[in-house]
Amino acid sequence: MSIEQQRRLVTELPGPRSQQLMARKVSAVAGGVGTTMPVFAAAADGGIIVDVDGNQLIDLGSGIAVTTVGAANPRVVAAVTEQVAAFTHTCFMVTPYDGYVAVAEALNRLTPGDHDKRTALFNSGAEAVENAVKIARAYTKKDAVVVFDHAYHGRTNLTLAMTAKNKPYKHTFGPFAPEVYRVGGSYPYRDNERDGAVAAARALDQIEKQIGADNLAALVIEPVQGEGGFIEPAPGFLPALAAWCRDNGVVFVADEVQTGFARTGDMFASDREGVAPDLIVTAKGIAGGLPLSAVTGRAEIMSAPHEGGLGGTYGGNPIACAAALAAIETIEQDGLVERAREIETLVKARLGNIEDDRIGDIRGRGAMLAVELVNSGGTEPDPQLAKDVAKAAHAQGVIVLTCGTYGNVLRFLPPLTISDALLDDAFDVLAAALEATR
Ligand code: PLZ
Repeated sequence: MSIEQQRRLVTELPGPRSQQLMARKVSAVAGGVGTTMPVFAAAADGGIIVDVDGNQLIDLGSGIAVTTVGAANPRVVAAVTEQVAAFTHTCFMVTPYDGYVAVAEALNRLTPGDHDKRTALFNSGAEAVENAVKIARAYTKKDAVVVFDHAYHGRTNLTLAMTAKNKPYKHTFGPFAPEVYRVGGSYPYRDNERDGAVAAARALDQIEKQIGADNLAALVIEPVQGEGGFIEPAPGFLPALAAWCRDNGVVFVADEVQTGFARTGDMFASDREGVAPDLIVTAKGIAGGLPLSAVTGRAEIMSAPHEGGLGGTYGGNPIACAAALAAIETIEQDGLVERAREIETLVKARLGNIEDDRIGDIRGRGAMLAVELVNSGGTEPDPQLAKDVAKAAHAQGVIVLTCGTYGNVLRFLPPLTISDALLDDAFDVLAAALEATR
């Protein structure tokens, strides 16, 4: 790694160069596009982002769970460099190339279940979720889609209909796509139901009464909810939903855009409970930072759309495919699934050592971890505290993100190539930031 893996501040944050760039951003970029930190990146790899003023920040965000293998992984850089010199684009629908096929083969091999599979590639997570719905509708010849409270599936019109939270995502942007129905899920910290089968029975009763299996094409769920608050359903919840889908001719779609590719300490979060989704949607960590997404699933379902029914100019772009093959090789050969579990152990130990009764819940798996902040001794969400702690950490050069329906969750998504020393330093800063708010 060419970047020294050390946090270092040489200016106040933001430094003068970032401030100049931020002024240009404000006058050139649409105001709807916000930034977590007013700091501009110049280089990044491992657990460090270097800004344009020479500050070195610890990255606990991975560009929202994308740079799992690092932001300048040598295998990814070499593969991309070679591909970009060979050709940048032909369009797979016009003149195909082998990288696309190799990524499809890798996904068919790695995703849960050993049934016959097929894959189609797209650009963004939202685009892949939309295509999963198209495919499920074509296969079942039904219309309705069910999603859950706290769900996040993207910002396109259909996926906004599927996303739960109003602000900032949906506010003023409707009307949204029809035939999307939302039911209650499993949120053990808040619904106090630790038996996933019971939570699933509740959701399924709602589905049967309000929609009906005969109208339902697909059930779409994040195995661990991401933007909604890093919510792990109670054990047994996902298997019960998957079994009901199987029995009722409903396509079970796992949105593993955020949880996929080693992030949760399994190659896919569905693996933890042995759930084999009919369709699995992947993106983010798949390609070392290049835009790529996929729908992978049962051959008979994936083959339902007519030839020419799926596609897009850039879907499965050759550079992104080269990056994906290198990222996947890195995850497998460098033991990053195992590394995610080590990160979980380290971070949970650090969080568990903080004595603060405003930490309502510590949760998550692998390197997808979070704390939910509440009023002292209670369970009332405290979004201001999450904001204050994040802001204090940012000022000390630790990039940390918030999330959650209530905005009160601090989430930790480091690259899996981060060192233990950087994690320790980051959690020293976070613990001090939390202490300072008392
Ligand atoms: N499904 C589960 O987490 C993207 C959103 C960031 P795209 N999550 C980060 C933001 O504020 O826009 C996400 C996800 C899950 C789908 C998506 C959508 O993926 O690549 O952002 O379209």
